Amino acid sequence: MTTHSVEDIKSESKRLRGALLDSLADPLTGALREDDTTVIKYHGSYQQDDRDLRDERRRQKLEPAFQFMIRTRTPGGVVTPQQWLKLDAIATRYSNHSLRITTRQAFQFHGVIKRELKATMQAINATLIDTLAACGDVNRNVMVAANPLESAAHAEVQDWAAKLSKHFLPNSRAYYEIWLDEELVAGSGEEEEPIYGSTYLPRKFKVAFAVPPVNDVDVFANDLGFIAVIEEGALVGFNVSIGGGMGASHGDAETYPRVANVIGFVAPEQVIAIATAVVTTQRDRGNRVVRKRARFKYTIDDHGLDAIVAEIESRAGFSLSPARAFRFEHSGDRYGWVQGEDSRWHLTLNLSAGRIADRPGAPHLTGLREIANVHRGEFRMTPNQNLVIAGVPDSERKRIDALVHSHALDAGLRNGTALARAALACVALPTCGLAMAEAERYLPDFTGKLEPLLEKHGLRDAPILLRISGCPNGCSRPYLGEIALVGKAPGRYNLMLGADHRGQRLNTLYRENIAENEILDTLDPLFARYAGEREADEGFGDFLHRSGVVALPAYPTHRQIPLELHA
Ligand code: SRM
Ligand code: SF4
Repeated sequence: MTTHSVEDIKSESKRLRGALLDSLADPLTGALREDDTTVIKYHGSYQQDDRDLRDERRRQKLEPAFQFMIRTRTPGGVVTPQQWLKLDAIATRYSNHSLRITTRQAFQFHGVIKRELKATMQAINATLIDTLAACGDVNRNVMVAANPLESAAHAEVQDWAAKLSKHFLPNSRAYYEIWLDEELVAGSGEEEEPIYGSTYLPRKFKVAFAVPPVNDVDVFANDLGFIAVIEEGALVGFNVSIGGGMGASHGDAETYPRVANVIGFVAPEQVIAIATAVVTTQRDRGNRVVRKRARFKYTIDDHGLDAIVAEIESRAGFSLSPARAFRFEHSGDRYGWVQGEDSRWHLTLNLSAGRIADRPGAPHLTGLREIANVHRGEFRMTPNQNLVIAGVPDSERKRIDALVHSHALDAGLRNGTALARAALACVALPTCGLAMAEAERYLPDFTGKLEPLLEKHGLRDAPILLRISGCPNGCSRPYLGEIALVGKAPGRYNLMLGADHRGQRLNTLYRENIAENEILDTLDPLFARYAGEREADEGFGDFLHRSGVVALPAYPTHRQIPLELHA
């Protein structure tokens, strides 16, 4: 059988239809035809198999335990309580009894089998949420700061993100035909794709909207970023950043993480035009031959930042204004209740690695279902895999608090270290086909082992940013962690140190391919030094740099945001 390149599969897919209908109808296997495993990504789903069962199934001469991950498109991670209840029912009926909040403010369902895929997609669609373009070489879920405070300006930023998300949707009816039984009409399979064309983008593309002083979206890890400039409560525009990205491959210097460049300022009404100019520049200039060099960050490095900015301005038909000063204070979430300017209350809950399930002593899925039953505001997923119960009137706080407490949804806040609360971990095993080591499942073990060390050095409340990824693709944005573990092999990780806590400086490889005991032995003396020598309010990563423990990484291009941009 010939293996087609992703570029061929896209152009021959009949605008994202491929042979999906045939693949889904084939009763002899739980898998799709090979090319359709690419096509289905554009519908927000990945074919996976349960890696815990691989060896046993092989021994039994069975095909792998094929199953599907489904990812929602939820710009800014906002869902209503009604939608929550339906998504919860889908998780319980079709997937593995869990909802997973991703690092881009979406939900993922895991473990859906092929013969229930269509029913699951239909059920998701019935919540008025879709999964279109949640994966694939297109614009992905647009992130928005989960800022609960400045209600009016935040709503405006959220509005621009939703508009942009819609603007960049593929124009194909394939999703509606395949999953929702929409009738084929003349021109099906040949729709105009004014932005993407027939081969879509060379690679995935990511956009985030940040609202300083919080950089929870890690705006500089995105291909395109908008940093809101708010004056006296009103949104006046956005600083624009381009060329961020995390993904890399072990031992391949051609690939590297990169923080974005801030290239100028636009007014709100210029957002769509500038974003279209950026996306079409990447569409036409991006590398379509070497896929691992196809992200926009490499397009910028290969063509030069100045040339790319000039092309973007020429496509947009206007020049960017000079960037305005901005200041980020941190990239984490702040937990507990805060009151917004509209006097409503917002409660940020800490959820380990974003996984919402019922576990012994921690019935989080049930608890959030009960909260959704009484809550009249909205839920906001944060880019740190946490959840905000947003828009609660004063009179309802007590009731929400009681439900939070009785379902141990406050366990993360009551116990554990600040490091554990701020930590991110990607999904990794058993579902991710690319995982080299554990991440989500390892997070509680690892933070539990760090706890006595932090305790010993009086660092229990130090908000050190830990991020674990099961491989170098960097789904937990590990290269922006003050401490990061990047999976190399089962039980072995690269230890990266020294990013800042504002999402503005990449970390550096400190020890390669080490196991847990070596990681703990390495961190212990560094914690001791940090505890004894840090300056007031100095972050762990900043301390490691000041004290010369780490230097900036040797990547060929952009590794930190220049300080002069700080307000
Ligand atoms: Fe990711 C691939 C999970 C955010 C960089 N990512 C994958 C896949 C689909 C594995 C695959 O290709 O077979 C993972 C599915 C695992 C599973 O079982 O669910 C996966 N990525 C995730 C999520 C669920 C991690 C999480 O724990 O929350 C995040 C879903 C986000 C969403 O809702 O859209 C997720 N992935 C990210 C991020 C963070 C971000 O976007 O802010 C990154 C780094 C930023 C970036 O894109 O540069 C990221 N994922 C990657 C890459 C490397 C891309 C690259 O440029 O090299 C891959 C591999 C690939 O694309 O070939 C990947
Ligand atoms: Fe999978 Fe690697 Fe992403 Fe983790 S970082 S979810 S292991 S692709």
